[in-house]
Formats: sequence, structure tokens, C-alpha cells
Amino acid sequence: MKILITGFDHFGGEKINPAIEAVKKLPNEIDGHQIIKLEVPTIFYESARVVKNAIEKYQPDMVINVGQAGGRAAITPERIAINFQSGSTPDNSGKGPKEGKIEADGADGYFTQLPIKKMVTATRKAGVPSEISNSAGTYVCNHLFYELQYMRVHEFPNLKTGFIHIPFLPSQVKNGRHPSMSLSYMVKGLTASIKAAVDA
Ligand code: PCA
Repeated sequence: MKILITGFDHFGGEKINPAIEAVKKLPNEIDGHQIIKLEVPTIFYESARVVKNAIEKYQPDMVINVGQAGGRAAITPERIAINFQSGSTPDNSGKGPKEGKIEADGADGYFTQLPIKKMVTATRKAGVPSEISNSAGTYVCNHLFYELQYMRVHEFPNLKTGFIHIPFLPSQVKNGRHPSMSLSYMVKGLTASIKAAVDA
């Protein structure tokens, strides 16, 4: 199998995004499956265009997007993408989203094709905290997750796609008010999670 793993660039005043940092450190092969890594901009619609180009170029069997969810304390595979966008922070193009539906003719929500329960169990077994998340929010992460599901329905019926949110890195948390996770734990946890997703 060929697996495309994407990580967002930094946004919202942060100097780093653990998503792309962890994705860069993943192995190039997991259990004999090829891992293709891609950085995506934290920009509504543009992120989906970048991933679509990569799908057309590499023809992966599975796409997993990774994003930062500051405040979470675990590796959290997402269950569902919703057809709604909002957010008060501008994205990296300097604009905020137009609040409302992402795709006028899209379903209200799409469930991931990834085996999220197995992924959580495998990640915990590797010694890294993990939980299922039932909301990817309404910002760029949910947007990209939703757009990929929409693309799957309309253009890439054999594709499996999903999203994993990860916590802040310790360097991003200076006031002790938020949990964080070390980069090596993130890489270990994501590797276990991806392995469970491809072996299912
Ligand atoms: N996290 C944001 C967008 C980019 C990222 O890494 C989110 O959760 O929407």
C-alpha cells in the first residue's frame, strides 16, 4: 500500500506546528507500506488543492492528515468530518473562513474509513496516550478532512481517508496551562496508529 501522510504548517501565531514536525520524522516505510510525506498550508481550500494534486501524482491507497489540536493531551484519531466551517483566527492567507457549509451539495458529515478504535488501542499499547475524538472542530483541519471525504465520494472511490489531531509540543507551552507531548512520543504514537490503520 501507498500511504500519503500530510502535516500542516504553523499558524495562529505559533512558531512551529507539531504536525509537520512529527510527519517529517516518520519512517519512509511502515510494515512494508510506503509512506509519502507532504506539508500542507493552513489555508482553507488551498490545503485541499495541494492534497488533491498529491493524490493525482502519487495515487495513494490511504491519506491521513495530521494537525495540531492545542490543549489535547493525546493522539486523537477523528471519527467524523462535518460540513461546516467557521473560525475567528485568520488562516495563513490572512483571511478567515466564510462561515457556513463547506460544500453546498455535500453530506452533513462523513465518517472516516480508518479503523479508529484499533488505532487507539495500538497507540496505547505502544505506551502513548490516545483517544477517539468526535469533533475535528470547524477550522482548517475539519475543512481538509471534509474535503477529502467529499473528493473520495466524487472522484476517488477506493481511497481511505482520515485525520489525526496531536497535542502541543513542550516548547509551545510556556505557562503550564496546557498539556503537551514530546516529539519522540508523537512519532512513536503516530507510527503505531498508522500501522494499525494499514494492517486492519
Ligand atoms: N490545526 C488547525 C489547523 C491546522 C492545524 O494544525 C485545526 O485544528 O483546525
